[in-house]
Amino acid sequence: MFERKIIHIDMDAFYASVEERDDSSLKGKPVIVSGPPESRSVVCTANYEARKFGVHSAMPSSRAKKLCPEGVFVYPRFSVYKNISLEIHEIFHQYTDLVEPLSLDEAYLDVTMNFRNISSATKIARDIKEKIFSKTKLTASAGVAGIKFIAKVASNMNKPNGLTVVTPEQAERFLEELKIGKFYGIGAVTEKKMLSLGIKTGKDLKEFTKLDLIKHFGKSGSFYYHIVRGEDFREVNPYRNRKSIGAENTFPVDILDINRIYHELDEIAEVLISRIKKSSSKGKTITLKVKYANFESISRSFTHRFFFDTKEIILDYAKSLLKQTEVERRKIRLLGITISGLDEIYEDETQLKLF
Ligand code: TTP
Ligand code: MG
Repeated sequence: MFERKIIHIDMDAFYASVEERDDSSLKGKPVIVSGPPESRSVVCTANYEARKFGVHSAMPSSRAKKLCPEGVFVYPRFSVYKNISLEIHEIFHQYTDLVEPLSLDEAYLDVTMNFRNISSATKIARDIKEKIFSKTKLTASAGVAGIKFIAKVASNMNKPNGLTVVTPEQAERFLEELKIGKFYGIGAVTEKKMLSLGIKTGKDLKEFTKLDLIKHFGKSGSFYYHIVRGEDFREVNPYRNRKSIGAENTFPVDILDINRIYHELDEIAEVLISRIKKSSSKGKTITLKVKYANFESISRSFTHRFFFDTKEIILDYAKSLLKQTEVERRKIRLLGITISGLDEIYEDETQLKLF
């Protein structure tokens, strides 16, 4: 098969590193980027100092405060992160236009062919890391491999400021020795289930037939079967994240009543989830669109660590986004929900229920 050279780049403790960079008084302290700990907000991210206390992304901020009372809580500044994201993308595009963003701080690059005719993907990864640092004073970690899956796992192996290379010759062994919890797409719950089946590493996973894995893990089972054999034919797709799936409804009369609005949201979520299921892709960003009676239109978004792949999850988050609008104060003529940041990889669905 035609061999590709793929780099996965991921900034280290991204939001928290930016905050530390811009406020020297935070140096050396545990930093938690989130809303106030006494609110119902969740943690966006924490620096490595705070992670030592067990603080992590998506944890309720109140819990983070309990685990790490001396942690400094800082509000996120999304526009700053967006600008840095643009800066690092400018660097990526000095090498290739085959750049697939996964989030603000994370992207795949296919450098098999590149503008600078550099044959070593490792050299390109090193160059990019250096350029990112000199431009932004922030560190990134990179994984270099022949397939997306391994590049992604590899970038996470030597964080922060890591560079991990897995050559095609090393790939089989790398996957066999990989601890099951390190597989991208296998979260805490599936890991536990795998361990109870005696699957500790990729090698153990290979002992199971595809049928067995499907029996135990549903659709994801088939994904695990192929991925542990290095069968990942997904291309780096620069357009993928522009895709989204949505559903909306304009009402015959403008509505104010919250129960009516919840009912409409429920119907929209129902349509949306059936579209998501048909497309067999899942997304991590939810956007709620509200058009008021005077045709003024606003949207509110939230990006989650996991996929929005059940109606209940979509509805939960749509309702909390609704709180950031003028609902119940202004009449609404249209409501819509969109899921974007789509990914065809199957992640552990049960993880969602933890939050
Ligand atoms: P990640 O790359 O997952 O995390 P990170 O960069 O903070 O840390 P790491 O060194 O482990 O890569 O996410 C990038 C940013 O996205 C993160 O800084 C904050 C934001 N984010 C959320 O807002 N909510 C989430 O649930 C996650 C996972 C990330
Ligand atoms: Mg990161």
